[in-house]
Amino acid sequence: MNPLDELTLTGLRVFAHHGVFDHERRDGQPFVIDVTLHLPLAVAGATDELARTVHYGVLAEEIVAAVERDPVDLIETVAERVVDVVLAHESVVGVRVTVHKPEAPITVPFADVSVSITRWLPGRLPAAAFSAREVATLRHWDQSAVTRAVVALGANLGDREATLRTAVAELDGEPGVRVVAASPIVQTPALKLEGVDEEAPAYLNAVIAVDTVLGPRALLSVLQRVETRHGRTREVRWGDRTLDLDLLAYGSAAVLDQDLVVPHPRAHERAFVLDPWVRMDAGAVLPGHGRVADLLADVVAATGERVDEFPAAPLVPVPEALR
Ligand code: A4P
Ligand code: MG
Repeated sequence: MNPLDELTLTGLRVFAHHGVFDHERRDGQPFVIDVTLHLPLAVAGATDELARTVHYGVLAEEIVAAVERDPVDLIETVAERVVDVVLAHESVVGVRVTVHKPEAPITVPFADVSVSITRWLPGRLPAAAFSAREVATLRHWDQSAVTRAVVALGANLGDREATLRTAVAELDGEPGVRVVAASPIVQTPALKLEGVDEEAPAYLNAVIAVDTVLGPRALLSVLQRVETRHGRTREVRWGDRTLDLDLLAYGSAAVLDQDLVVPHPRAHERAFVLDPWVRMDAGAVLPGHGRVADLLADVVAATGERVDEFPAAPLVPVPEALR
């Protein structure tokens, strides 16, 4: 999602001395800069106040001053310098910068050479939800752009514990996703459409909390990619599986889509989800349903669903202070 407006300045010409060759440092040459700012402009348009946007005349002078400054070897470095100038304007959420060097020392005839870079500061967007492609360009995570989501893991085929461990590590390694807490692993009898099946291989279940700058759909795609990597196939609904990853909650958001429903529509009635969730976070709340501990007590009273401890090392390293 990129709901922002754009302000573009193209063809800014600057004479400067960047380059790796002595003659470039000595004689200088023209550089041409294009910038596109991503920022909200509706207020400026509605009020007609210059202070509500970025003054392009001032910005152009700032960019020229930054590019003219002390010489560097690479146009990549020049581009990062321009990014810094643009992002110093606080209303700017993202920027694309292109630096052209049309007279670069290239021994064959050529028209132009340039680099283009895109950088975002998502914290400047209220509740930003970025696509995986945009996340790849994030400079750093700003807490205000991060949503805490809760994911349930389940496996009843193969080396169940190894699968859960690898899946957690893989999720933590995904751009835009950070695993911040995990429940202990528990063991639960398989729940099938026709009820509890004591004959089927038992499940290992766990719950993790992740901080993410991905939107809920992008996060679901990540979960499905990790499931597929672990040989997940989908023949039978609620059938045996190597790995199931369900998005239980995404902040306090409600999503009602054909292929994504959040909070997870069955989470509140499943001890294999609620029990590890309470073990991870005793005060947890399932948006729209209430305290997870209360929901668990109701489910256990109604169904007698069994959840057993499973002796295993923690899924994420326990911080030193808590040992
Ligand atoms: N989908 C919609 N909302 C979500 C969400 N919040 N998180 C869609 C994840 N997926 C969501 O899921 C079917 C479709 O649901 C997906 O394509 C996605 O777009 P699936 O994982 O392909 O199929 P499934 O898991 O067989 O179906 P379902 O109904 O989601 O099953 P559940 O609810 O995940 O239950 N018994 C024990 N003891 N432990 C278990 O972990 N798990 C299940 C599966 C059954 N019995 C179990 C356990
Ligand atoms: Mg599922």
